[in-house]
Amino acid sequence: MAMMEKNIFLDIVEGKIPAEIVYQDDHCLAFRDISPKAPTHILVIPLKEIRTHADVTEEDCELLGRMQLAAAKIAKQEGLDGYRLIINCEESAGQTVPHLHLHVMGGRDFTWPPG
Ligand code: D5M
Repeated sequence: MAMMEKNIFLDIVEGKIPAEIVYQDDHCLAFRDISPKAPTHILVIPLKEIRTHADVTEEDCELLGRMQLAAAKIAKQEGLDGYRLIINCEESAGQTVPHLHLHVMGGRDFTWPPG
């Protein structure tokens, strides 16, 4: 799948398109994936516009930590006893939406290595 031109996650942040929001703080927003690949599949995004994981800088250190903390809180909130966190960086790794996002997936067993 190709990377979309439009940053639709920014539209979710701005309330222009609907999403099932499960968590929000001053740094991140989390909502259910529209095309879930696991019984629980949530995306944690920074409010700040960052295109890919490769674009993060020193000034994003706290933000990246906040995203991880949000994922742990969401996993607890969802009652997951195990979960997988994934960031796809660029098209070759499967990134389709041009806004950094952390997949929080759980509710089933996962294989290793991922495809
Ligand atoms: O993951 C991008 C993910 O974003 C993919 O699993 C579908 C999901 N997606 C796309 N549009 C929406 C909307 N509108 N709401 C919720 N989830 C959405 P990637 O790692 O870029 O492949």
